[in-house]
Amino acid sequence: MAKKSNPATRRPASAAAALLKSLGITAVSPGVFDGEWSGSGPLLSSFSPNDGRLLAEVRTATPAESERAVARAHAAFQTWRNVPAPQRGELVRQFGNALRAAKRELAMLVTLEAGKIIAEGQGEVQEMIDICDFAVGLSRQLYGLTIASERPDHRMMEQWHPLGVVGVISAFNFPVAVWAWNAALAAVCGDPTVWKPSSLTPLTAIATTRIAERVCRANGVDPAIFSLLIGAGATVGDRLLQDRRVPLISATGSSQLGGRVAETVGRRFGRTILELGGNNAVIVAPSACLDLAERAILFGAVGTAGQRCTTTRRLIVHESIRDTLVQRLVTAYQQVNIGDPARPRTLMGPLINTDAVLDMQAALAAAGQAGAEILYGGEPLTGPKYPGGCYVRPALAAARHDLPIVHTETFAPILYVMTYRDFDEALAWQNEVPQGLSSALFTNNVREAELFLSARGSDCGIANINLGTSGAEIGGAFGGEKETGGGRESGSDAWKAYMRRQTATVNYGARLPLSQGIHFGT
Ligand code: UN1
Repeated sequence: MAKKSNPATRRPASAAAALLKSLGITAVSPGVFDGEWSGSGPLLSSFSPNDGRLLAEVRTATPAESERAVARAHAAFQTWRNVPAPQRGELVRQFGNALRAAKRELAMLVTLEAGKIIAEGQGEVQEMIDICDFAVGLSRQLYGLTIASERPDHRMMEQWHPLGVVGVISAFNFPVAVWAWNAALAAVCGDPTVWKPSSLTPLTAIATTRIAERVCRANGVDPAIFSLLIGAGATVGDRLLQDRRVPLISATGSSQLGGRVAETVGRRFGRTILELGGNNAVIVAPSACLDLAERAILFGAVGTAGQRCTTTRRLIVHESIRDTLVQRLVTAYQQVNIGDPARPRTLMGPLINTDAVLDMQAALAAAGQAGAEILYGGEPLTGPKYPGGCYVRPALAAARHDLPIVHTETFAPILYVMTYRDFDEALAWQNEVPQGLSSALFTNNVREAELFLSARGSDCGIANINLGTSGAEIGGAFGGEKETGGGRESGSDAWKAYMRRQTATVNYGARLPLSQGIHFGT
């Protein structure tokens, strides 16, 4: 399993000990929850990317424990599906309130374990609270249609039933929010979740599951509806993908991971929700308000140290304003306070591990070899302010739109800048990459704005005018096209993926008219 740090820095993080304890995490914590806590597989160490120190260790799942967890979640489904949806919503309401009460501590754990700055750690927990609120309302709105029947004395309707156990595979960069998008919706839809979090962020998953467990126990609900399986992909992830008792797998990660998930789950006719790579562009047109564009690009490209799937990775700027905007961005980048994300004034924390630093260096080297020019930053940061080896300066690089590396998602703060002449060209460049998650256009020209949102405009799942590519609200459906995987999570009608649709017809007459006017028999 990937480690975040050199084992030489393996010392208990004493400042963090009280926080961990308040969240129910011990020096060696069980990493399996299926109604009870267990874990007898290999130990997994969680290091903070902020300083390379050990936070705690986790006992991972064995194959037998993985199997038992799915069996227990499946058993919990037999009961949970019969609970009226508004009552399921009441449990989620209480879970949201428990998250409100624990927001500060849980957010700080996100900061310690995932390296997000405090404001973003809190934003992440807020995103969980928001989806809980959304799911509570939804629990009274799992509407089906009534449909006009062509046959006399017939009533036709569409019903939505609970689907079954949902496997949730989440990534390190949103270590709890993306699980909550799935788990809160699944819970009101009548489905238990079995969660396989990233091996880089096991502690936030344990802390969150402990909160969910408490709420379930207080309500006499089988807590196996929020099961947790921490462990290696081969032990936990692959089993979930192959298990027919898990009709839906919701996976967040790279497009490479998603391809494997789609293939394995598809082979057994399971469903998937895939939320994979992004390579999101901001187009800045001549009429744009540069103040807005500059701030949105800074947040989009540097926020979360460039480790969101919605991170702004490409800037497509009109030649008439290119130099002005680049100059503004260089000045803004120079002012970004990089360092310990637990300090309130820090704007950018570390990358998740030293491998991510190497990936960033490799991408910049590839860009340089292909003729890109580094306009700013890109170097790893060392020295006492930057312990642990994961800090970097965010990079701006002038690059051709069609370089292979520009078409690749590197999970790091690299913004490739390209200059366009006419809007159609900008739009073509925006759409030419394999990924299709998020996109943004800054313009005050109504024709450009409407074209961008039209059928021949942005091909992404998210398209914004005069706001950036990242930081979507939970109310909309979240996800994207092409190699982003096509899944939708969170708001709008994303809940439908967690239920099975049934078209039901009732004949309340005394005859048996056939559809399509068919007469059969005498
Ligand atoms: C992700 O990076 O996997 O829109 C999710 C955003 C966040 C979610 C990102 N609300 O940036």
